[in-house]
Parts: sequence; structure tokens; C-alpha cells
Amino acid sequence: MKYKTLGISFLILVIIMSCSNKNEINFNSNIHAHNNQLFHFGDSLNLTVESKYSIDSITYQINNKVHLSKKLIIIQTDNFDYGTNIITQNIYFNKNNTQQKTTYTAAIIVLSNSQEKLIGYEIINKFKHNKLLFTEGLFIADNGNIIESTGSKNRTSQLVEYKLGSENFENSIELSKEYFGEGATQINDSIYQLTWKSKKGFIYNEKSFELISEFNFPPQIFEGWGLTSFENELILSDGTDKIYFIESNNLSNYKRKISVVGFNKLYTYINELEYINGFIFANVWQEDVILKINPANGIVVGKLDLKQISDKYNKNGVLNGIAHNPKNNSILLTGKFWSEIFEIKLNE
Ligand SMILES: [Ca+2]
Repeated sequence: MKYKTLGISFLILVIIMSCSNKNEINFNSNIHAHNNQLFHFGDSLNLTVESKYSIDSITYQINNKVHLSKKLIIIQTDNFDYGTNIITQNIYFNKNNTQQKTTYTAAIIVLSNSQEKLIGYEIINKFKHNKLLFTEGLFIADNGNIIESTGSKNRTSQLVEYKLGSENFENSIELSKEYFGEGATQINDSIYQLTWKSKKGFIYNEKSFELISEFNFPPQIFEGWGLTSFENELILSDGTDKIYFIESNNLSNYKRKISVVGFNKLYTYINELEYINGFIFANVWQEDVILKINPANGIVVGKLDLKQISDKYNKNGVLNGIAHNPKNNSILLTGKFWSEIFEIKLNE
């Protein structure tokens, strides 16, 4: 069994150990010893319970889906999802000739069993970027122009369109001051833009920037951070380790979600996104890396180290903004208040 104690994460659930009648019960369940522990996919989890009472049965629920029933049990984590899994252990026992129940709950974190590869790249071009833009979303529209969504607390947030290398806008719209702009993407003729804490998004006509409609996030989504798309699906990050997939014709529910996992850690603060050739590329807030994520399971298969680019901008703002250029399969990168956009090509 390979597991490590998790050092960091505001997300990880604190163990909830609830007893139906705490003062009277004396159980020794080892499930709480596994709480918040990191496993690699396929590792075994050995659960035991001892008690002075006669145990009738024990049931286990994993993510409210899988039900098992045994006194001593070995659970293979390849039944689990990548990321945080909640195991609930219900112990049914006999006391004074009546059946009673006590319940323990633990969070088990399942990680990838392969290391992230370092992806090499070369900078093939540099372009001017308007340094007044606090970049939250970046992509290339069907007409080849850059679309950028910006956030601001002191000024208004914007959605702007410009030609690569130009600091002047072809088109722009300002958000009402109550909204902080976040990720943006295009599906068909519509631009979707998130807001940070308002749990609301906006849909604009791609050509005119006319506001078509608003939508509310599915309630499970914490905040609006990054946004990209593939075919008719929005792909959204919310500042946690989660990425959500939402069909554009059903914006009030999410279809599925993944948790972003590496070999040694759960990645949190997932920020701006870009769907590139079957993978999701993601900024991580306040880090000099971009992750390459398998959209099927959340595994980080590769990582770009962008320290050489972002070092000079540390005082001004963080690396954020990824746009795929399908014409030459290059990637445009920038950051919040950066004066440059970098064009890179991956060595893979
Ligand atoms: Ca993007």
C-alpha cells in the first residue's frame, strides 16, 4: 500500500466521525486512519473494525454509489474516482438485543500511478499585449482575432477583441461593476463569459458583442474561473481541483466532472483553460506551470515549466491566458497586466 499524508489543501474534507450514540459505543475502526491519505490508483485499502459488541454487518458506500458488506474488507482503489472519494462505513451491531448503527466517514484521495512528463517548448514569437488588461480568459475566435476577458475590482471588467500584436480593440464591451469577468470561450456564434463570485455567466453574439442572454451556474460549482470548450460542451474550472463539463443547451446542470490529479498531488487553483488536440491545458493560479490534463479522467499527463517567461512579470501579475492557434498548432500565452503575448510550440 502506497500512501502519503496530504500536506496541503484547503479542500480536503476534514474527517467526520459521527456516532449515533457517542457516549455508549466503543468501536475500533481503522477507517479514520486513512482519512485524507493519498493512494495511487489500484492500491488496496484494508479496512477493519473491532468492537466489544456483536457486529451483525458492515456496509460501505463509496461516493454514494458502491455498496459492500463485510466485517473485514480490502477495497481496491481502482473502483474509485481519481481525486477525493468519500467512504461511509455503517456498522450494525447488537446491543441489549436490539440492532443499532454507528457510522464513520473518511475521504480517500486517489492519484495517478504515473509521473507527469515535463513538456519542452520553444518561443517562436512575441507580440504586444495591452498591459491594462487583467487577463482572465483568452482564445482565438473563428475570424482569427484574439478574444480576451478581463476582471477588475477598481475598474470595469471587459470582453475585448483585438488583432494579435495590436493594443487597440476591434470590439469591446464593459460589464456592470458588480461583476468580475473571468474565463471565456466560443461555441458556434456565441461567446460565453464567466464571472467570478456571482455564479453567473453571459452569452454574447460573436460578431456584434451584443448580449444575448445570461445564465446561472450549476449550484455545485464554487466560483467561475477558467473556461474553454469542445464541440458543444463548456469546460469550466472553479478554483478548486475540479473541472466541470456542461452542455451548452443545458447550462443549469453539469454533465460530469473530473478532479485534476498528478502522481504526488491533487492540483488545486485550476485557472484559465484551453482545449488543445484532445487535452485540456490549464494555468494554475500563482504558479509558473501549465498542466496538460486528460479530459477523460483528470490525470495530468504533462507539465510546462514557464518560469523563464513569467519571471520578469512576477511584480505585475501572474501567468494566465492560453489560446490555441489551430493554423500552425502554436499556443499563445500571456499573464495579468503583462505587456507581451508569447507564442510557443511544444516539443512533442
Ligand atoms: Ca483559453
